[in-house]
Amino acid sequence: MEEAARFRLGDADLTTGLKQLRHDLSESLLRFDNLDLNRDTPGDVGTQISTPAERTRSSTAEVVIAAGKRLGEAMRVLEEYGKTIDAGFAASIQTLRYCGYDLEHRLNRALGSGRARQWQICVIFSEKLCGDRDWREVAQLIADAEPDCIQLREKELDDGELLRRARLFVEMAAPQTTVIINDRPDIALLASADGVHLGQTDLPCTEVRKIVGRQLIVGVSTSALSEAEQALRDGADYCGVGPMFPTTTKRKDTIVGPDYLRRYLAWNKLPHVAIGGISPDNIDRLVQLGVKGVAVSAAVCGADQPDQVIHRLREALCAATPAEV
Ligand code: TZP
Ligand code: MG
Repeated sequence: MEEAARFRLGDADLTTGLKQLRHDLSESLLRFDNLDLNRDTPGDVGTQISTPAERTRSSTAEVVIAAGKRLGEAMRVLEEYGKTIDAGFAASIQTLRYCGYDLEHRLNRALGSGRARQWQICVIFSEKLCGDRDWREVAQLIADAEPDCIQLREKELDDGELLRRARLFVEMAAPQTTVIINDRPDIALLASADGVHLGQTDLPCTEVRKIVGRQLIVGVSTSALSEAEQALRDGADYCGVGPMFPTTTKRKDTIVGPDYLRRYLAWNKLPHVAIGGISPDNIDRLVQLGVKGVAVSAAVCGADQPDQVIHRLREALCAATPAEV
């Protein structure tokens, strides 16, 4: 757990807490300073007993989750057997056990879904940006161009229609295209989409995780490093980073611009998509800063040839960065 907090999340608070717990536990056990001398491995009937589940771990997140559970079990054992020796010792272990639960909770939450991936292109689709064209036609052209991600962002549809549309996008999207639903974890789950995207005033990421667990990718829009730090602690899998440029798609008072992208890239603890007024005509400014992924809405949905715009954006990104897996 300490390794994950320190090297995977780079979280100083969590690392300090876990290290402190490790030291407090060692200190509590000092009274049993002859434990190792009483170990009898050859005579231990438990060394040959194992269950299939403990032989493999599918991800580092699973290692961390299993470690947290073992920590709780171990401390419960110390506490219960400790009661036969000294009630004060048992009580001190109980205090550490609750502290461990809290650290486990914060660490597991910050690990997110474990499905984070650095996309190159995310197309944010809204019917109202398609102009006079039939939105279905535009959506199909976008899906066929196979962006890494399509985010469905419809603010004015009835819930029933939104769910139907979400299901249609999941069906239309190529298998390797991730489908994200803006704002709505319930719709994302019902439509079997891959994830949900949250703004700063939407449902908080920590609350959404209570509903969707690790099943969904969760993205959070950020306009400052403090918001990105919070998103990481809250279990976000990626950050929207922007707005980069003035945009008519969303009312935004402050354009944080490429300057925030520069700071985000120096921090870079979560995958990103730069967002806000991005088009093939200005993407090079971001590429020069090292952007790896962009989210684009009006420039794609409102284009005569949305697929061509996606190709141009992809070319600009590929010229600078090899595609990441
Ligand atoms: N969040 C910040 S800017 C923005 C959102 C959803 C809109 C991006 O749309 P466009 O049309 O690519 O500027
Ligand atoms: Mg929102």
